[in-house]
Amino acid sequence: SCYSSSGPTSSIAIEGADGKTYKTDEWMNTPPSILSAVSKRLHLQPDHPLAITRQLIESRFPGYAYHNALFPIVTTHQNFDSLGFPPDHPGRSRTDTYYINSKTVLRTHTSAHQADTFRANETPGYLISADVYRRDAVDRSHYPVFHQMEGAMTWDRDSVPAGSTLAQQIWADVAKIPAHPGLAAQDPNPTMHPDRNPLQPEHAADEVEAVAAHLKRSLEDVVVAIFTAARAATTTPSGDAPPDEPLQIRWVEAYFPFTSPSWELEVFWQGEWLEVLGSGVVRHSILAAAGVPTRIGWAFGLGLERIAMLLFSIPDIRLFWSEDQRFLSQFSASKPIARFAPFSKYPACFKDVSFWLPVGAGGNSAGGLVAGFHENDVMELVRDVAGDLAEDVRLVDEFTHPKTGRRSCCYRINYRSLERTLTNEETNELHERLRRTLVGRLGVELR
Ligand code: FA5
Ligand code: MG
Repeated sequence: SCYSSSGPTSSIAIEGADGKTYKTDEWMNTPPSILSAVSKRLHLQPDHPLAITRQLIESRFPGYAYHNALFPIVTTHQNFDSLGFPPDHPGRSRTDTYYINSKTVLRTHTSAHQADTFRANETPGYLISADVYRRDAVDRSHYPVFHQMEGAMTWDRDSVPAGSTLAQQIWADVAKIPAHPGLAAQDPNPTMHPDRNPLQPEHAADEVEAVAAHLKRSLEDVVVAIFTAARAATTTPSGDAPPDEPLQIRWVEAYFPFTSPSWELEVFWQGEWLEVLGSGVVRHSILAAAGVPTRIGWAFGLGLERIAMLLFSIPDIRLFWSEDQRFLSQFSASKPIARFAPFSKYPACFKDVSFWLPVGAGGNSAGGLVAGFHENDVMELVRDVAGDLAEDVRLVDEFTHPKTGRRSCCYRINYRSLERTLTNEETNELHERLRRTLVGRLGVELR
């Protein structure tokens, strides 16, 4: 087994951790189902759609250093402090992040490795692909384990050739990236804005304009490469060809503690704007702390599942974890990209559960499982009980009793297997177990 623990202040061995053990304490909130994902490394499995997507993106960044095997258990210093997260940032809370102990987490993003990777000073830049972990919603585009690719590129002020400026040197590099003038990229905002998206005091505006142009052109090239491959994808007999809509993307102002100015890139897909990545100009303080204070550059972090879903038309994020040959056999790194042909869609089974929250557990506090109540606790409980048989969990009703002040919630769970039809007995049994577990672990009172 991958997990053994005899209590909150014990130690655990995790499969894939090369025999290393970790001390747990009262911060431990990582269930066995999540720990068992540590050894999976889907982005490295030959012919897995995440691996194919990774390789396609890597091919757009030739010469970069590629890091694909960094271990997911990191310190809170790596994941938060080194990146300038303030002590009270909500991302640190146990409702959002999987802790092993008060100083050790499952990384929530690949940015956890920025400081260490910048210190290695690889040129021209680096890419990191890895599994990341977050307590989050249950639906077709969110999963508690997913994969990110981080990229960064920096320039050194001290090695600008005489007679040239740093900005000129960066613009010369911008000219080397394939441009796609036919791409309709919406980018209505100025590169920086004094209040919303400020220039860092250590930087000059002309340098940041050039860095931003290099970042945006690099990522637009990635998105065009993905869409070109998706368009060319052979349509399988059972799949309908996608309507040949023009690719629409837009740059949106964003905020991250470790970049400024910052942007997100969104792609118009299936009638909605889908966020695919966050990015920005790396904070000088991070480069200075990594021993490279004369460098300036950009970083991005993208969701590999989001990109792979676009590339192959994969409709549900749970599919990436499938070991069903009807899924896995459809992907090959040595053949042209083919659209995913869904095997028949099995019936959904909706079931509601209504309960009163424990008295005094009103808010979305950052507290623990029982003291406070956070929706992510319900999400995780459903994952624990139903695993990948839960497709979607939604709050459908909520009210506060006018006299007692107690809060009541009703959640609707959609049980559906991607691989077979569930029997009534099976869903009834799952739902009954969920109801009991809600009472046992969250102290709610069923209605
Ligand atoms: C970050 O994680 C930043 N570290 C990105 C970054 C890196 C910014 C470097 C600046 C510089 P964010 O939380 O938005 O940002 O996640 C980045 C991407 O991961 C999202 O755009 C989305 O594509 C993907 N993502 C986020 N949450 C999930 C999830 N639960 N399931 C699947 N994909 C997700
Ligand atoms: Mg985001």
